[in-house]
Amino acid sequence: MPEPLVSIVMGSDSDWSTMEAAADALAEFGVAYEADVVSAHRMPEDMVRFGREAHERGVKVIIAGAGGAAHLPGMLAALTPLPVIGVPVALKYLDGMDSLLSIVQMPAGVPVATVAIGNARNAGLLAVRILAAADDSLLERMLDFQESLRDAAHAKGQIVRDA
Ligand code: RP5
Repeated sequence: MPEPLVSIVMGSDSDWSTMEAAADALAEFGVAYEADVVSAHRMPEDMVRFGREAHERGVKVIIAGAGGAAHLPGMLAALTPLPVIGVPVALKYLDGMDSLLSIVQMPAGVPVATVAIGNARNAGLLAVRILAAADDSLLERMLDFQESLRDAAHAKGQIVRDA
């Protein structure tokens, strides 16, 4: 197994149904990833260890998802020099607004690239783009993917024009 370039972490296994879309996007592009539960509130020491050591293990991008009082992405951004992409997970109440605001409102100097509520697929695709900046073959695959999006949108437009 190749060493993971992207680490997907989440506050609870209950986040996986949202977060697996990030894993699916990475798999589509052949990017090696790992996925695990690292809870900021329930296992803070593990979170600190993970955040401090991820770059030493060869990980290049961290995708962190959490719901409610979603401190995991921000705390990891404080611990690691790697880019952190935050995924706000929607829980039963507040429609994910609490998660979004917890993740997006970072102080200057400690960035988290926050995707839309529940949009873990975009987190996976953003991680691919970050890696593609230094990987020409991945860049080519991203260009092909964008072309497929364009073609699909054109095809839908054709259906509207023909109607
Ligand atoms: C957060 O609490 C997790 O990220 C999860 O979204 C939420 C609920 O966790 P569980 O009670 O389902 O384990 O820390």
